[in-house]
Amino acid sequence: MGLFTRRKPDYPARIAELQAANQSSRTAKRDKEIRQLRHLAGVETVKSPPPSPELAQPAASAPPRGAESKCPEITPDELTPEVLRAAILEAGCLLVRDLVDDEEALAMADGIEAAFAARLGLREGRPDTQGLYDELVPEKGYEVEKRDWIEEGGGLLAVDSPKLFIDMLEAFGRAGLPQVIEGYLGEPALISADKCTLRKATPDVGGAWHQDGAFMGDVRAMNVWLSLSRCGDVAPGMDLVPTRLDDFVEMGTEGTWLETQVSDAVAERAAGEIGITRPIFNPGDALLFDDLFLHQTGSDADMPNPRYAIESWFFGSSAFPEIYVPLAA
Ligand SMILES: O=C(O)CCC(=O)C(=O)O
Ligand SMILES: [Fe+2]
Repeated sequence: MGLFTRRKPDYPARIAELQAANQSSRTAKRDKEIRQLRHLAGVETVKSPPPSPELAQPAASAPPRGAESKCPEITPDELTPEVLRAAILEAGCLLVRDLVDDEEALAMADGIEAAFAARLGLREGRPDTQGLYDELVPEKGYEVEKRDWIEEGGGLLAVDSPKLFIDMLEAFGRAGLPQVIEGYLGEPALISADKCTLRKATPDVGGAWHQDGAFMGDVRAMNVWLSLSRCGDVAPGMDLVPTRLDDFVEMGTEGTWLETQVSDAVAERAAGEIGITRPIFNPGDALLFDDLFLHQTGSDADMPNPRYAIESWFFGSSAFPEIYVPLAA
């Protein structure tokens, strides 16, 4: 190699090496390195997207709807790009029961509280030795814009907790999620610093109907909403319009307080005969849906418990939102 030619780093190989080392002895330093490499790999990937990716062909039929959830429901071994596509076309979503083990999901919920405590501790001068809170510093040209807003809503950007971010990606990897979503999108899938959040929802905060595409622009996307608590009855769950919508519904009408918000009346009309549902999720259950799916946090003030969840949007590299910070999943 000449003096001025530099070989492109092999990010996947380097990440795999660090992950293997982490298996034998987990360190906060390695978690941060993996996060950084994933960001660099994401930056590379958005630079050379495929020209015309196509969504997976749908399976012949969507999985049957759960009697109570009214959503197509499967177990993790049934999850394929084709089944996911069929479910999205039929119901706008797919419920995967037990995508993550109960114990692991509950540990992640505890981890969210620990990360909140670490964030507060750092502000009060107590060091965090476990890498529970450390804000991502993105590459030049990129900026994380929504950090304060997420915090106000009771959350934390997943990337800002290297420990939980790595735990989450490892759990997703074991479940084969990145491959399924890449197969679904027909191209490399990336996550973002901005739209991957760890959240605690408390019963006193009501929901607001929305379709995420209304504020993400023109994307090719799939969200993995992973419940880390029992919810929908004893804790805030999700209210859903479990049907395929081909476009955005009317926004900003009576009773809304944001331009991109949808009123109860419009949501009810959109749900049609099937009706709005509030499924009961157990820790580790996941709901997959895209940018046109209509939903809101489903809470009642008299629910006894808070709910923890992960919201993680994957984006096709060819339509990665310009204002977001990319990371390889
Ligand atoms: O966690 C919630 O209650 C809201 C999640 C949400 O709106 C989303 O994942 O798009
Ligand atoms: Fe949403």
